[in-house]
Amino acid sequence: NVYAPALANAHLPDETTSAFASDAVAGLTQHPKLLPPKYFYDAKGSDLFEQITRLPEYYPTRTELGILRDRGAEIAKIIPDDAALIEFGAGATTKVRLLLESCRFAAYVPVDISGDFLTEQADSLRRDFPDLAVHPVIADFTTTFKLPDAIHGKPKVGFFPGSTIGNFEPHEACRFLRSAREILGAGALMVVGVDLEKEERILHDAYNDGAGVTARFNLNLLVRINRELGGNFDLSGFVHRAIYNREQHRIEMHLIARKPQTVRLLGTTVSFRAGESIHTENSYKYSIERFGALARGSGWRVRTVWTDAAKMFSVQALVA
Ligand code: AVJ
Repeated sequence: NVYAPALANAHLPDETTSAFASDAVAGLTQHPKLLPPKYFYDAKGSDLFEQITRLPEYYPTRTELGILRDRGAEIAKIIPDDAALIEFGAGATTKVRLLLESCRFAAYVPVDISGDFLTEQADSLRRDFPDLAVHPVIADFTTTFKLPDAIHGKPKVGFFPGSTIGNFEPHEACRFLRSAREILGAGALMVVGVDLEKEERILHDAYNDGAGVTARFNLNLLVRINRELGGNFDLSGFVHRAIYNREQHRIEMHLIARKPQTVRLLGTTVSFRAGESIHTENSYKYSIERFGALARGSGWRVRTVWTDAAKMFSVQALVA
């Protein structure tokens, strides 16, 4: 990678930094400017996201946890005996613990790009679920990866909570579900958390919280560019903005330049007009019907949809 020699970053693997470098330079030199949301989650960003999940305005996390807790017994009924649970992307263990408590899985396979995190998570789950075989896989869950031989022949249940699927463009979500279907095989189940379309006010407030945590989460991308890619973004020159795009059924997060300015990173100069945006995230919201169509188009069929009473969020069981 051409950017790698310019960087001095002791605590990150070179591939991570150089992918960030090339994605950041490519995104900031195109029109409209964009930065991929996967780079939100450095240590500071993960901590800010954790704070977001506890905000009064941010309903998705607590609503999904409520559904997983209240519907645990119903979910357990459709899980075959001796099944292996495969989690695509492994964040905090709070959600999977609810599933492991209500359903008796024989094995758990967390799949994540961060090996350190996986090891920690696996250790804590082995301690609390001594009968559970935990087989972490270090891989980018959006690509094809091989399941461990140890779960060969066991019924497979995929798990993709948190409405992370909402970060994908609909065609990417379709590609992801098709690839998960390939990896899990015929007869598999998939349990997916999907955020639902709703009144604009509620969506707006969830991404423009009063305490400004989402704003700090968004701006942290620029902090990260400054630190890891030697950028010189002036943080006071940008403001957080989240808007609901109703035609596209998505929340869009942007960082808006407050005045004309230029920024340097990795030998590249990036100019901003006043009011110009860096588009940092899409968070797609689905109707039950539109998600059903997406599932059918990617080789699955919706078996059961569980929602909260206010129909804010859904946990959906798909069958291959
Ligand atoms: C982790 C992608 C589900 O879209 O709600 C929260 C990320 N961004 N607040 C979401 C996020 C701003 C979150 N996902």
